[in-house]
Amino acid sequence: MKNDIQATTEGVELTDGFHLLMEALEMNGITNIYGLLGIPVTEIGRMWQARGNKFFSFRNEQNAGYAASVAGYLTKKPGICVTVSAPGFLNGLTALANATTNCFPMILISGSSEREVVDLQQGDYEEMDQLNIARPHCKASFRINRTEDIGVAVVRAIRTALSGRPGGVYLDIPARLFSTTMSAEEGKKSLFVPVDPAPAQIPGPDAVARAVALIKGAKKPLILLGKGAAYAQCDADIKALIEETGIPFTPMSMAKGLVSDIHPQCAAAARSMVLQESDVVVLIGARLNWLLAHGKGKTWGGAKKFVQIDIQANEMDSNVPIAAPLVGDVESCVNALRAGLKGMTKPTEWMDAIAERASGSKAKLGTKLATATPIMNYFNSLGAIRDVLKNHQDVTLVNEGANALDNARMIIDQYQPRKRVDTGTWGVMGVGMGSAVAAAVETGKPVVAVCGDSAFGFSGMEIETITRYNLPVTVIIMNNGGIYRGDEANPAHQVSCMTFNPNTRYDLLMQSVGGEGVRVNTPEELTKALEASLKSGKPTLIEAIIDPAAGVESGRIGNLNIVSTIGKK
Ligand code: OXT
Ligand code: ADP
Ligand code: MG
Repeated sequence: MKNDIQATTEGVELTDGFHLLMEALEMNGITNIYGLLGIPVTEIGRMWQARGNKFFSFRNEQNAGYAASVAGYLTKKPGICVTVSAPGFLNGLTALANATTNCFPMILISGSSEREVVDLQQGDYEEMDQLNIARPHCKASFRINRTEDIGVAVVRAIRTALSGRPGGVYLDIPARLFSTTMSAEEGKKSLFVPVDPAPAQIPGPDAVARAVALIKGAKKPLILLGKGAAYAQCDADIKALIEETGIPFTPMSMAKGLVSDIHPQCAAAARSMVLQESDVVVLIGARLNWLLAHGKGKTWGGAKKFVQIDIQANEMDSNVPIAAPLVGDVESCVNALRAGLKGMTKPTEWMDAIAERASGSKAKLGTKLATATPIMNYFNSLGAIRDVLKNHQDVTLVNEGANALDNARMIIDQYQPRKRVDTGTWGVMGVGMGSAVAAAVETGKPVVAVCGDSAFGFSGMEIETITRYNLPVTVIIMNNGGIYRGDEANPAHQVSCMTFNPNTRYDLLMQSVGGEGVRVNTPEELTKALEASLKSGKPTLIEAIIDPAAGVESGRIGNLNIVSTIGKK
C-alpha cells in the first residue's frame, strides 16, 4: 500500500528517511530495485515490496549492480542497486565503475556508518569512507545528511546519471537517516520530478555542414555503430540514415541488431576490409578505444577521415584527429545529417565490393558451422544456437567468455536493437547472470546467456536467483574445462592454473536449485535442448561439452596477451 506512513506525534503526521527515499524513487518512475539486503537497508526491500514494487534480491552485490546497470542501458532510466555498507558497497562499486565505463545510467545506493564515527575512524560496524572511495569510479558521489534533502538528492542523482554521457552515480545514506523523521507534509513538498533530465543536445550548423561535406566527398564511406547509438533509442532514424545514403555499416558488439545483421548494407562479415579500405568513417556512439585499435595501425589501413557523433565533447581527438566532430545527442545529430545528405549519390560500387567479400566470408563460415567433429567445437555448437535463435528474434543474448564470446559475436546474428548484452568496454567476466536477470525483468522476454565455463563461475550462484524469480532464462555453458582451453598441463605437475575440475556437473548445479539442467554432447542435442527451454520458458541450464582443445589463448584478442620474451622457466 502506498503512503502507508506514519507515526504521529502531537498531532503532526510524520514520515521518515525510508519512506521519503521510496516515494522519491516511485515518483520518478522507478519500479524495480536490484540489491542485497542487511544492516542498515533491510527495511527498504520489505517496504518496497509491500508498496507493490519489485525488489530483485541477489546472492552477491556485484551481480545486482550489473543487473541495475543493464536495466539502465535497456530502459534509458537509471538502474537502481541497493547495498549494505563497506563490503556490500565495495562489491556493488565494481558494477558502478563498470556502468560508468560503459556509459550506462545507474545509481548505487548504499547504507553507511555515521559520519562522526567514520571521520574519527572509531571503528564502527562496517566502517568505511564510502563517499570518497566511490568518487573516482562514477560521475558523481553524493551523501544525504538531512531527510528534507532526499528529494533533491534523488533528482540530482537521476539527472547526473542520464544527462550528457550517461553513467554511474553513488548515493550515500548514513544509517540513522533512514529512521530520522520529519513532518509528512513538509516531506511530501520536498519531493519532485526533474524537468527534461536528459536534454537533447543539438549540433551546431557549421559542424553539420562540415560533416555533410566530408561524407558527400567520400568514395568509400563507412558508418560504425556503437552501443551509444543503441542506447539512444532512435533506431528508425539510424536505419533511415543508412538506407537513404546507401552507406555500408558495421556494428560494435552491443550495437549488433540496431540495424539487422542480415541487412544488405551490413558489412560485419567484411569487417577488416571496410576498416582498412574506407576513406571516411562516421562513428555513431562508438569510442576509438582499444576495441577499435585506437583508430590507427594496420587495422585501419591507409589515410582516413573521421566524423564522430558523441555527446561528450572531449571524446573528440581522444586517439586520432577527428576531421568533423559532431557534438550532440545521437538522435539530433543523425537527423541533422539526414537532412544534409538528402539525395546524396549512393556508393554503389563500394557496397557491391563489400557484399562480395561478405558473402565469401559467410560461405566459408557456413562450411565451418556445418562440419561435425567428435567433440563439439565453438563453430558447430554456436552454429546450432544461431539457427535456433533465428526463430526467436526477440530473445536477448547475453554473452561472456573469451572464445565463447568472440565466436558467438561472429556467428550469432542479431535482428533487433539492444538484444545483445556482453562484457562491454572492459571485457569483464561475471556480468552474465546479473545481465540475464535484468534483461528478463526489463524486457519481459526470454533470455539466452552463452557463457564460457570460467565466465559463468564469476556469477554462477545467481542461477538460484533466476529460479527463485522463475525467469525465462536459458544459460548455456560452453564447457571446455578452463580459461581459453581445458587441456593445459602444468609443467611442474601441479594443478593447472588455467583449467577446472573436469568432473564438474553444471547441469546438476541447476537441478539442485530447482531449474532444468541438461548436458549435451552434440549440436543436435543442443538444438533440441534450447528449443525445449525456449518453449517451456522455464529457467534452464544447458551444459554444452566443448572440446578442451578447441579454444585459443585470449580468443580474438591474443595480440593483447603479454608473454615472456625470455621463455618459460
Ligand atoms: O574481417 P575479418 O577477417 O577480420 O573477420 C571478422 C569478420 O569479418 C567476421 N565476421 C563474419 N564472418 C562470416 N559471417 C558473419 N556473419 C560474420 N560476422 C563477422 O568475423 C571476424 C571477427 O569479427 P568481429 O568479432 O566483428 O571482429 P574482431 O576483429 O574480433 O573485432 C575486434 C574486437 C576487439 C572489436 C573484438 O574482438 C571484441 O569485441 N573483442 C572483445 C574481447 C573481450 O572483451 N574479451 C573478454 C576479455 S578476455 C580475458 O580478459 C579473459 N579473462 C580475464 C578476466 C576478465 N576478463 N575479467 C575478470 C573480472 N577477470 C579476469 C578471463 C578469466 S577471458 C576469461 C575467461 C575465458 O574463459 P571462458 O571459459 O569463460 O571462455 P572460453 O575462452 O570459451 O574458454
Ligand atoms: P562501443 O563499445 O559500442 O564502441 P562505446 O561505449 O565505446 O561504444 O561508446 C559509446 C559512446 O556513446 C560514448 O562515447 C558516449 O559518450 C556516447 N553516447 C552515449 N549516449 C549517447 C547519446 N544519447 N548521444 C550521443 N552520444 C552518446
Ligand atoms: Mg572455457
